[in-house]
Amino acid sequence: MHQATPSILAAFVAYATTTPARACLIWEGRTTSYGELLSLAGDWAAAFTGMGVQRGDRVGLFLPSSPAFLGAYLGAQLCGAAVVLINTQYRQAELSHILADSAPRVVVTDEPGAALVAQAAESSQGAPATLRLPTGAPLPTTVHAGAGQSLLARLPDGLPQAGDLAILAYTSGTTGRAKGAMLTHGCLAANSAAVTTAWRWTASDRLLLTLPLFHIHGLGVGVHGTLLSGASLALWPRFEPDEVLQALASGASTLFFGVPTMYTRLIAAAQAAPQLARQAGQAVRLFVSGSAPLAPQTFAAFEQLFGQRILERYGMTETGMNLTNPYDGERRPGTVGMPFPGQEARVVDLQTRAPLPDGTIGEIQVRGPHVCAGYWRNPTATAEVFHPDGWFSTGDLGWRSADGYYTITGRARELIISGGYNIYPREVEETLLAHPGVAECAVFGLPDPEFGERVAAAIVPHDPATPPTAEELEAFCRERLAAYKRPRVVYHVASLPRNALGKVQKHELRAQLVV
Ligand code: MLC
Ligand code: AMP
Repeated sequence: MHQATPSILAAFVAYATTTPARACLIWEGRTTSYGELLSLAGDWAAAFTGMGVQRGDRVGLFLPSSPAFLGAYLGAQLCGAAVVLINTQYRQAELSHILADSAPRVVVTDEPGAALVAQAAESSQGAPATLRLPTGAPLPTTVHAGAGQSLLARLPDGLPQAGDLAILAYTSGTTGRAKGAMLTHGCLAANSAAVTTAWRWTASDRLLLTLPLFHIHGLGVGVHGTLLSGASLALWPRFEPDEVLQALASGASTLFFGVPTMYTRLIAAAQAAPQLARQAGQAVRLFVSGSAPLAPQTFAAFEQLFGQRILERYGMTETGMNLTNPYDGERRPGTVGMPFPGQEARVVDLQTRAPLPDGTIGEIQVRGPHVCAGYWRNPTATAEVFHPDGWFSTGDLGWRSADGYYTITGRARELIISGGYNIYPREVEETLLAHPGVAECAVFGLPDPEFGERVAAAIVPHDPATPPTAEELEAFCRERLAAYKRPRVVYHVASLPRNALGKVQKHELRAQLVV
């Protein structure tokens, strides 16, 4: 059934109506069935409809992981609206841009989020209505359980079509301004069908999901794969390595997905409890890593402790999952495997975009039904990377081996990946430049044993006698940007090395500053 579904929503509704008692979500020890989650989604849909949300509108979610997140997510889609995903760490700079660009009719948030949304909306035109969710509640106090019953009685009539917009997922760009990747119901369903096929995901699987739901790894891979397979999901509000190890060893889950930082922390926990690691390795049938490169040392240490090999895959917000190591064949460390079923990939020359032979490094391009429809209201950015022949330029550099395994070697665009979160230097530079003590600055990544990379900034102060301190700059960034984007290291320099065109030579700067 699921291969042909026009949407994850349609697959979910089908399970919820034909097998309503089937377990769907486990949260804080309580199981919610497919039928119950559909009722919750219906109540959210009624709330949105009551606020004037219509087909084609946007609904922003600025919420941490919880059953309410999923209820609101599915409820917005039941109304035919697209969901705008907003990282809960975002602050004024990111929030005001996303709200202005996506123009949601309603933003759902919790108590701490409401103040931030109000503040950000001040600087953007047309503040969205806000639906406040009390901490721990499944619904806002203004909505009563059962409100969505009449709406649900009309299902599956009027469910969104494959070409309709399901999600606007903001991903940063080299300009420093995030762009909304337009993920349609069809591309999300195609992606999930490819993932569930490749990883043999079935209704009897249970995923332990500690990734946040506001990015494509947690939502598009974890939640969608579960709903498409009719499987179940143990959702946690955050990743705690010791507790995750205990839970995995208990045998309650068959799948675990994480970013490399989660695996390095899990390995540290396992070193103190090797017996639990063995049990977890026997109980869980598949561990997947993605969103950032998995170091071969982490791969080896994990195999030694857990007795199984992590499956590394490669994806992007704009495309969902692109490349995967094989489920049955060799999971090769340092590589991201091959295209998922029904998808294509190739390596091309950066300038000419001509395909390159195996073994040669170039830019990775991908093509298939999983690629999104372009960037929201941004035809220029869309034309740069979405080509008329269907190929999408990922901006990642890599090569393909003669037997078909892809290896990522770097990035064509400037990007720092810290703990699986993307940070565009330009955005941090723009923020630092707004500080009165900063005349010039350059932001770049440094290797970090825990997060993969960490943010460093070189600052040319306005007044060398009283340069802004690292603490001052950190606090300044923290107020305006997500905390993980702030510089962890600040260097004071007299000038920045530039080439003849005036472009800052970051490799030179890094070599000068880091010994
Ligand atoms: C948190 N902090 C980070 C950070 N995460 N700093 C740098 N990089 C990170 N990734 C900082 C916080 O700002 C805070 O600082 C302090 O660490 C503690 O915060 P926390 O919330 O307690 O952090 P923790 O729970 O330890 O988070 C670490 C983590 C998290 C690895 C669990 O970063 C995480 O969930 N990462 C996953 C991101 C993800 O889902 N990426 C997928 C994108 S989609 P302070 O100073 O304020 O205390 C994608 C496509 C694909 O990439 O292929 O999947
Ligand atoms: P995002 O824009 O947040 O979706 O992040 C996508 C980026 O994460 C990709 O363009 C890659 O640079 C990176 N990425 C994802 N998975 C991997 C991986 N397995 N190895 C290396 N980089 C990865």
